Amino acid sequence: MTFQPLAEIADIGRDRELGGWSRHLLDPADRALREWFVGRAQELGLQTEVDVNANIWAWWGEPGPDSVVTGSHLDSVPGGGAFDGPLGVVSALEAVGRLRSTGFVPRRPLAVVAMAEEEGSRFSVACLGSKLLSGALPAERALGLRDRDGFSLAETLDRAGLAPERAGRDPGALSRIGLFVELHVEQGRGLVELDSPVGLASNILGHGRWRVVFDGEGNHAGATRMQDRRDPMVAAAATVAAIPAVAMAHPGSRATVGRVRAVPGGTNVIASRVEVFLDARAEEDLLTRRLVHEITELAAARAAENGCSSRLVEDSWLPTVHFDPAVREGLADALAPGFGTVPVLPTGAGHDAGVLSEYVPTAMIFVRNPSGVSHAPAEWASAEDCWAGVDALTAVLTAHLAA
Ligand code: HGY
Ligand code: MN
Ligand code: MN
Ligand code: MN
Repeated sequence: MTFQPLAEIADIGRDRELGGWSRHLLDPADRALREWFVGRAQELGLQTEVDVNANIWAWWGEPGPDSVVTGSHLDSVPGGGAFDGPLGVVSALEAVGRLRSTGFVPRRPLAVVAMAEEEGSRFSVACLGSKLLSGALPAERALGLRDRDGFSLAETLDRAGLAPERAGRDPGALSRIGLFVELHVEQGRGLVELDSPVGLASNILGHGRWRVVFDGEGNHAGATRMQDRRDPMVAAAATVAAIPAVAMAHPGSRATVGRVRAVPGGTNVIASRVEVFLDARAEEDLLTRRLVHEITELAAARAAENGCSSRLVEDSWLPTVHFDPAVREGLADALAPGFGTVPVLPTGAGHDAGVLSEYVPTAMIFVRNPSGVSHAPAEWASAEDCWAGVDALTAVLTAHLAA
């Protein structure tokens, strides 16, 4: 059985080439999904607004201090799953729909939020909307970020009718948040092993994104003898092949290369430059730093062997997040009547809640993912567990909005 609220948007952003869904900040799919969100929220009687950082807020009651905010993101990784992000947004709308249909009157303002560019699939920085909102990422650095077609974030915001010069830290928006709760499909099998449909987050692994840039000598694929080459692709490939062993030497670490960019990228052209996009994470931030350092040294050695140079560029970094146990306890108390003791577990995936937890009281609810697979078309959660997530979120909102 399919979780109907997600089925409603399943045709938006379906990627026929990659499979799964591709929805990236303000591209046609993202715009269609944002339009759907605004329409659905307005049907529920919520007041919608797009903030200066392209995050969308749907308010029940006047925006004000001590609001309860819930939601997630609508964008995806390339060829991603249907649940990562949208499950949190549609579940929030379902919970609000339930509360409104029972005549519930909240004692605090409530907002459902769809954060912009959480996956960083277009501008390469994860949690862009929440990092701009909180000031974790300075606007002047973000506005110059360019997508694969060379468009800057500033141009993209401008073309969407937003004022890029106003993007950045939004103290007003931050000060209104009394509690942020993000519901998210689990990206892993923790809840399967714990045999529970829902769970609460304890912490998020620190993680970052780097580019290892190899520079060599661009040349003709046919006219250049093998011994005369300074081919950065060879250095890059040898480095990528050696990364798993480096990560495995640090138990609990994860290092991934999901994207490589050859410049200029012609089949009959020896590349002049190759960029290796690295995602590294570990249970201790120092360990992540050490892992990246070892990979950088490995790259320098492979580059030297091939007459090339290498350098490291840091694109983004989010330290390990420990969610506030007192905030989590508040959710656990609200869930106890309906769910008993809800398990608490860590996540290796980043979230807007991780960014915002530095600034406002924040918690996360996870929904069981039977295979644990995420960032792939096979990502899935049962309708039963998704409705359990809506039940859980409704209980949490009821308890915190009545307070
Ligand atoms: O990359 C992450 O961990 C998140 O899904 N953006
Ligand atoms: Mn994700
Ligand atoms: Mn996500
Ligand atoms: Mn030619």
